[in-house]
Formats: sequence, structure tokens, C-alpha cells
Amino acid sequence: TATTEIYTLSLHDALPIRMKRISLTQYLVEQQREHGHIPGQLRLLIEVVARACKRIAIAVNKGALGDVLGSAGSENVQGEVQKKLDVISNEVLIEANEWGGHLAGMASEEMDSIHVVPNRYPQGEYLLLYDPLDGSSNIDVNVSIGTIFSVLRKVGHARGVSEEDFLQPGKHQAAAGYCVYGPQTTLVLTVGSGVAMFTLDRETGSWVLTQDEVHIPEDTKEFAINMSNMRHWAPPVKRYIDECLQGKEGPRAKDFNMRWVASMVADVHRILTRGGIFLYPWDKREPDKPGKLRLMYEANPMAFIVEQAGGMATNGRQRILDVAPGKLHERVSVILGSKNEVARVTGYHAEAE
Ligand code: AHM
Ligand code: MG
Repeated sequence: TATTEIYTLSLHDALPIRMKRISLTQYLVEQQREHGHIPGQLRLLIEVVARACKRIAIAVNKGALGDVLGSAGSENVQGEVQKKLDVISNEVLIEANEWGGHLAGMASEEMDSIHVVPNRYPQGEYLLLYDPLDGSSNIDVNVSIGTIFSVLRKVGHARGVSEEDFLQPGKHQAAAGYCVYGPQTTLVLTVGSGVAMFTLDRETGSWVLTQDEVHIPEDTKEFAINMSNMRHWAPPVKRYIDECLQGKEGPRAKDFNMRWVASMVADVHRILTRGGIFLYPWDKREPDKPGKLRLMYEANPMAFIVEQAGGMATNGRQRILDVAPGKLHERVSVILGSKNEVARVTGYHAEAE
């Protein structure tokens, strides 16, 4: 597999001493040669999404100077106020993707229904689903945000595309990834043979492979959950967090630490980097709503990445990738990260039943 040796900048010398750099393109070509599972259209799709993420990164970095902060004055189909950057990022992804001939259609958190590739362009065999800018509440306060995407194959050869074509369980994803706009801009990708991370080199404008074969440690002492919802949680979630909070003196016999960025991309990125567990569970504020996060373009791509990195992702009862979606903007309860912790919370749900 591809490896990188990156020699750091010497403080006395403005130029890297020697670098063997593997670009995203090279990585994809090598994956294709080794595993033979990245058809040309899929490779194009991933490169186009990665290029769109560069454009979004530029807009994010400009902030107030680019007049991109604040509300767009509109609401999306989920009744959430759209930020200017939500709308801009959504448009960047549509514009970048619709003409290449690799897609049949797109769906996004910021669009009520699917976006079919216009007739003037050739239709491809893939479906792209995305959350163009995840962590919207962090945009104006200069905290990490990101783009999440999921790729499905259109089944059947009928012309045209309908919402039905998108309603496939996450285990059928051909690729998934996210880009985190933080102190560094990082693209994390899986095509079903492990997880790789690429860092955007701002000087050259290219994505450079900076970590391959990402692995999430099985155990952790770090949990991520919005504690302000504690009184609304279901008993198994309450039990798990209660036990973590009891620390060394409690049944877990170790102290836990807590992190909550409120950008799923940033929380998941931390877990891929050093382990941890992330929970956005069902709660009784709106009992008919399965959770806050959306299955098709938030939970599914993250679950695919986490599993490919040796972690686990469930909704408390079932593997997220097995959930059969009933509608495009379906929500789901999410528990993902270090395997042994996710298995424990999932086990608590089974015991409670
Ligand atoms: P968004 O897609 O509208 O930004 O909402 C999703 C985000 C996640 O990134 C994050 O984990 C969660 O919402 C935070 O929610 P809360 O503000 O309830 O803590
Ligand atoms: Mg989101």
C-alpha cells in the first residue's frame, strides 16, 4: 500500500528537505490497480468532490472578509435556518458535479428533494448524497466545520432517477468521506478498503496523503455527547454515561474525559485520530423522531468510515449500515467509535429490552 514520508520544514530553511508525496489522484490510481474496485466514473466523482471541498475551504477561510458569515434568511426542509455558507457550499457541490457525466443525481441536507442531472449533460451511474456544511452552529464562531458525502450506485438501467433509487441501506455505499475545515483542511476517504487521510497543501493546491490504514483503538477513555440533553435520554444511554462519570470509583474503574465540538466531522475526526465514542442518541424531547442526525448523508458515510477503520456504529439496536431508509431525510440515533465502547452501549440497549 501507499506510504508517505514527509520530512518536516526545518526552522532555518524555508523549503522541505525532501518529500515523497502521494497525491489523491495517485492514491486512487494505485487503489484501482491493487483492488480493482474504483471504476473511472467513481474516481472522477471523488476527485470532483475533493475539488469542490477546496473551493468550500477557500470560502470558509475568507470568513467575514468574503461576506460569507451569518444567516441566508431561509430555512431548509428540516425547518433549520440556513447559513450563507450552507447555501454556498451546496451550490459549489452541485456546480462541480452535474456536468461530469459520472452522476445520475444528488441529494443534500439543504435541498428538499433530489437534484437530477439536467438533460443537457450525460447521466452517470452514481448517486451522491451530502451534507454540504456540517456543524452550521460553529460557522460564525470560527470553530471546525466540514462537508460529509456518501456515494451509492444507481441500481437498474432505467433512464431517469427517482428518490426511490437513493433509498438503499448504507452497506451498499461505494465510497464515503468527509472534509474537515479546521486548523488544517483534511479529507478523509474510504472506497471500502480501509481509510486514508489527505491534507490540503495550500501552496500547491493539492491533496497529499498524510495517513493510510487509519485504525481506531478498540478502547477509549473519551466520550462525546451533548450532556445538556441528559434528562431526556433513554435509560441505556443514561446508564452508560453515568458509569463513565463515576470514573475510577465506579464500575468502569477508570476516569473518562469528555469532548463535544458540536460539529460531527470534528468529533469523528478526533475519534479516528485517537479513539473515543460519539453519541447523538434518540431522546424523549420528540419521541417520534429517531434522532437528530440524518441517516443518508451524516450517519451512513460516518458509519462506513468508522467500520473501515476498525470501529463500530449502531443506532443502539442495529448496525447503522443495515438500516433500510424509508425517506431521504430520515433521522437516526447514532453511537459510533471505539469498538468495545459502542458494543457496551449497544449491549445495554439489548439488556433493557
Ligand atoms: P447540522 O448539519 O445542521 O450542522 O447539524 C448537525 C450537527 C452535528 O454536526 C453535531 O454533532 C450536532 O449537530 C450538534 O448538535 P447540538 O447543537 O444539539 O449539540
Ligand atoms: Mg449536518
